[in-house]
Amino acid sequence: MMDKVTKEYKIALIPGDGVGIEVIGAAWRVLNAVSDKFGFKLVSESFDWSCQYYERTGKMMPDDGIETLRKFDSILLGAVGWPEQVPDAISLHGLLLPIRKAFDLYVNARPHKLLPGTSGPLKKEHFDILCIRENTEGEYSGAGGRVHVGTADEVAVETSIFTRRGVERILRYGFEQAQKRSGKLASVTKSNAQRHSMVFWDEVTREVASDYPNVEVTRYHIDAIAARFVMQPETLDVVVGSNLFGDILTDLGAAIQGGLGFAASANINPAGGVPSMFEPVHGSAPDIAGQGIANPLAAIWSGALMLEHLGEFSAGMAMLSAIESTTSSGKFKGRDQGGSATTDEIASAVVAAL
Ligand code: GGG
Repeated sequence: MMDKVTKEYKIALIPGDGVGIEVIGAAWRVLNAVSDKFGFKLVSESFDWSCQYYERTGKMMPDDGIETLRKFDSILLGAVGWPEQVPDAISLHGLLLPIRKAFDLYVNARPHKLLPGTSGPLKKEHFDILCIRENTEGEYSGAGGRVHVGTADEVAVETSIFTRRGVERILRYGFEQAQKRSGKLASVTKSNAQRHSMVFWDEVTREVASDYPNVEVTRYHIDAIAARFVMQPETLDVVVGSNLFGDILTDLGAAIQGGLGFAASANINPAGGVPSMFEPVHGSAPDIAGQGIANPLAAIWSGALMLEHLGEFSAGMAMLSAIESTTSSGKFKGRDQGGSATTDEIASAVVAAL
């Protein structure tokens, strides 16, 4: 009789800094339970690339870090940044952003959903928005410089880069997601004030829209849509925007979900052939790091997105259902929801709910 071949996925774990270490430990525990249940194998290798690593080596990751990661099926990342040790601009541009750029992970998909049994600051029961953030260019391209440093004539220039290829492909991804959901897409710019890049974004939106006649597209300015997130979130479904606008809007989305501890994200190259990367939206949270009280649900949910991306849809969906059972029971609320459940207790509850 032939032995059954168990599918195996190689996962690079980069816990990073602060609570990243705690929530990735919790997410990995849940992922292992799910893989056992669904009959596939997750093999991990952990990398200590972080601000501590920087203190030791002067780098956030080794020179061959990208080539090392290339051999994996996916990357699961915790949090990057420990400002007391390393300036944020160095840690972010030394680890997270280079990974996104090197593997052309141009989609940053961030689902915002008020989970059952949780509450956010709005008096609304329905909050379900998928934000699609452009992830490799725009305001975070890193182009710019400073001259006359430290003098009264100092000049700092930070250039946003918007390419037709970059804008078109993220919009297409947004339209495709809208087709799969409610058929509604919100495209975010500030084209009244930013008359080159954002007018260009609007033009490309109109062009791309003609290929998706069944999607109703509405253009919003970033300030107006921020207000709409709060006042009329039910009128929004899929929202697509630039790197900076997406970054800001998704912290707002996370807050409305009840806190950053609930917001998951997927950095994806839809063409495949490289590892995509999954991470909770939150950062390293130095104020609560090391206490075992961080909410691991954003990291666990990111793990579910990873499984779906790997093609393990049922396992990913089971993981999200287990998260929802845990929150709806009301018994395992973390500090962010006014409870006292620890990181480990919440993770154990999700495992039990599986
Ligand atoms: N979860 C990853 C992390 O540490 N995020 C903090 C952060 O500021 N990220 C910026 C970004 O997503 O571009």
